Amino acid sequence: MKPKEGEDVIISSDTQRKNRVPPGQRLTQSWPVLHAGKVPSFNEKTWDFRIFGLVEEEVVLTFDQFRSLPMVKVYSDIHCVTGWSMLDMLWEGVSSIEIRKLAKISPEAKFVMVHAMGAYTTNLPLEELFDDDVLFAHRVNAENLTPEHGYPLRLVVPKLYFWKSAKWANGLEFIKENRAGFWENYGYHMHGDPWKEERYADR
Ligand SMILES: Nc1nc2c(c(=O)[nH]1)N[C@H]1C(S)=C(S)[C@@H](COP(=O)(O)O)O[C@H]1N2
Ligand SMILES: [Mo]
Repeated sequence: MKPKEGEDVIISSDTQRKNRVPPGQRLTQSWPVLHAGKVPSFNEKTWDFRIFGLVEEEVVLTFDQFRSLPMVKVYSDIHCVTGWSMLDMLWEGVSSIEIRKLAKISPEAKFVMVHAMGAYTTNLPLEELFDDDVLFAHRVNAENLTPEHGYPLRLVVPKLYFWKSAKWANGLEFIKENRAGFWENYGYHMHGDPWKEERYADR
């Protein structure tokens, strides 16, 4: 859904392109569900979000604490490496920049490993985690995310292929050297820019 006139929304820059569909992608109207394994069960009493690795002190947030962080809205498109794209996603959640305020990250840290329930992981350079259009979303298009699409919390990284947008996100591990996450271990690209078609690693 598109933002309303005057609505306070962060506009992801790729939505302003004349051609919003990256090379080799086609548009879909119905949103596919795609993940390895099964939808993890969520219990708000036991759920937590952990910030660890190269940080001065580890931070653990309960669900209530995470839900009480200030929220933003982000307007973006999404691009799955298997070839489908969708336009006009309006996400609501906590900006990654808000999360950055919660921990003292060591200057040694250059990358982040995003962790999710069900042992999913995906890696990102820090600059891309802290881009202004990156958020941990609870809601999309004015509704809570469904469990299949990542409720209670999914990362959204609009400028990279959608596998970087971990569903059921529950942790950030700050690291010095880049390390492959789940799909990256199966040969997906370490970076994943859809405009450069960084789909698979050539190795
Ligand atoms: N936890 C988790 N997140 C994940 C995945 C996964 O397997 N597990 N797959 C990724 C891939 S490849 C895509 S295309 C999107 C799909 O999200 P959707 O099911 O909401 O369309 O989730 C990404 N996030
Ligand atoms: Mo994907």
